Formats: sequence, structure tokens, C-alpha cells
Amino acid sequence: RALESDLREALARDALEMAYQPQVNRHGVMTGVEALVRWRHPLRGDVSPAFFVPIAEECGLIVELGMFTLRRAFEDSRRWTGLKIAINVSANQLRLADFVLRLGELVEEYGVDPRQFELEITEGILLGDDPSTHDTLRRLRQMGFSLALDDFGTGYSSLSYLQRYPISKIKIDRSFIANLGVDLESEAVVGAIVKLARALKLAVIAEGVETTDQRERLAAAGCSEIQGYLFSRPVTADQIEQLMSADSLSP
Ligand code: G
Ligand code: G
Ligand code: MN
Ligand code: NA
Repeated sequence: RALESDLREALARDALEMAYQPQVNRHGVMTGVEALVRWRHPLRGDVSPAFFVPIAEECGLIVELGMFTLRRAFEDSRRWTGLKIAINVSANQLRLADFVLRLGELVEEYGVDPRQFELEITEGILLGDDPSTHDTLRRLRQMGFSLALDDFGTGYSSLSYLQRYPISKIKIDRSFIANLGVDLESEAVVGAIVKLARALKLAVIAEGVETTDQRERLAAAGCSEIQGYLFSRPVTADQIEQLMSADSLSP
């Protein structure tokens, strides 16, 4: 596949980029960022990771891609003290036998504190209740990383996973946020997720927040941490540094 060899070459040349999207609290203060990989293809233009991450998983390039993302995020994090950085980790990346080992090596190499990082995993990883997944997640927690469950509500969500795995945050999937104010069901789902999070002492964040109406409905439901175009699109590391000097971000 042409795209596969292009991706291989881009990784070999370090030719991907990272973008970072602010996460803000109830006061509009940026408390964290999500690291999102970007690939500008010379002919095709921007290719979405939603498209090339699955390709990388299929052909084994996910190892290099995952290392690229971690390296860049670790490197950029050194200029952002106090800011939490969320990094997406795909299922096949987490399942690699030496994932924890390689991650530990990178922590040493970059001299970062794992407590500054949150690894975003998806529900699919928890499916099957695999003992080695349990072990991996426990070791990551022991190293100091925190774990967030991405796209929450869209998967298979056996709720018992939330109790059995060392997850500290859930991210409400943006499909529910998009329908806030449109249908009553989404409002109910969001309300239920927030209550669930609270009962299990988990932090909760809403993603894909685009309007002040959505933000207000979320706040009313008890979710005040948000991420979305309302505050900022994913931007460059330099732009994050500029945003850090602002007291708060405005919609
Ligand atoms: O922001 P965006 O449209 O680029 O992201 C699309 C999808 O790609 C999302 O599901 C996101 O979680 C995933 N993604 C973005 N960056 C990374 C990354 O660095 N690693 C992995 N594994 N997935 C990523
Ligand atoms: O699956 P994950 O949550 O990692 O995906 C993040 C994706 O969501 C990225 O593709 C990012 O560009 C996108 N995104 C971030 N904020 C918004 C938003 O407000 N609206 C929409 N439609 N997408 C968003
Ligand atoms: Mn994510
Ligand atoms: Na998501």
C-alpha cells in the first residue's frame, strides 16, 4: 500500500508533527493538553490519525508511531511545568510485550515525571479482561502515569471495568456532547456518566465542546472540565506556551 510506505518514510524522517489541544476547568484556566499527532502528506495534504493510526496498527508501524508521539510529547512537556499532558495510546501499542519497558527508558532519557502525564486508552483495551493488560495498567500507575478512558460511552462499557482497572478519569465521547440541547437522551446519558464518575471517585471531562450552550449544560450536569473548539482547536507547542501566559482562555 502506498500510504503505508509513505508513513514508514515519514516516520523514518521524523516528518510528523504534534498538535496540542487545551483542556480547561470551570474558570477557563488551561489545566492540561491532549497530544494529537498530525501528518501532512506531501501530495494528499493533512491525513487524519483516525485514518492512519489503524493502518499503522495493521502493518506494525504503530511501534514507531507510538514512540514518536511519546518522544515529542515528553520533549515538549519540559517547557510546560504544571500542565498535564494526555497522550493517546492505542490498544496494539499497549499490548506490546515491552511497552512498559520502552516507556520507562523514555522517561529516563527525557527526565520527565510520569505524574505529569495521562495515558488515554479506549474501552476495547479492557475487553476480555486479559491478565497481562491488568498487569500493564497496574505497572503504569506504579510508575506514576494516570489513566483516562477515552470515547467513554461508545464502546462495550462493562461498568465493572471502571472499578477493576486503575482508571482515574473518563472522557465523555463527543457524540453525546454534540447532541446536548438537541435530544433529551444525550442529556440523560451525560448526567448519568457524571453521576457514575462521582460515585466511583473518577474525574470526568467532556470532549468536543463547541458551544457555550453545551458548556452550560455540562456545568449544570456537574461536568466542568472541558476540551473542544469552543476554547481552542489543537495548536502547536509554541501556541500552547503563549496560551499558558493567559490567566484564562475565553470561548
Ligand atoms: O484529533 P484528531 O482528529 O486528529 O484525532 C483522530 C483520532 O486519532 C482520535 O481517535 C485520536 O484519539 C487518535 N489519535 C490522535 N493522535 C494520536 C496518537 O498520537 N496516537 C494514537 N494512538 N492515536 C491518536
Ligand atoms: O478520540 P479522541 O478523543 O482522542 O479524539 C480527539 C479528536 O477530537 C481529534 O480528532 C480532535 O481534533 C477532535 N476534536 C477536538 N475538539 C473537537 C470539537 O470541539 N469538535 C469536534 N467535532 N472535534 C473535536
Ligand atoms: Mn483522546
Ligand atoms: Na475521544
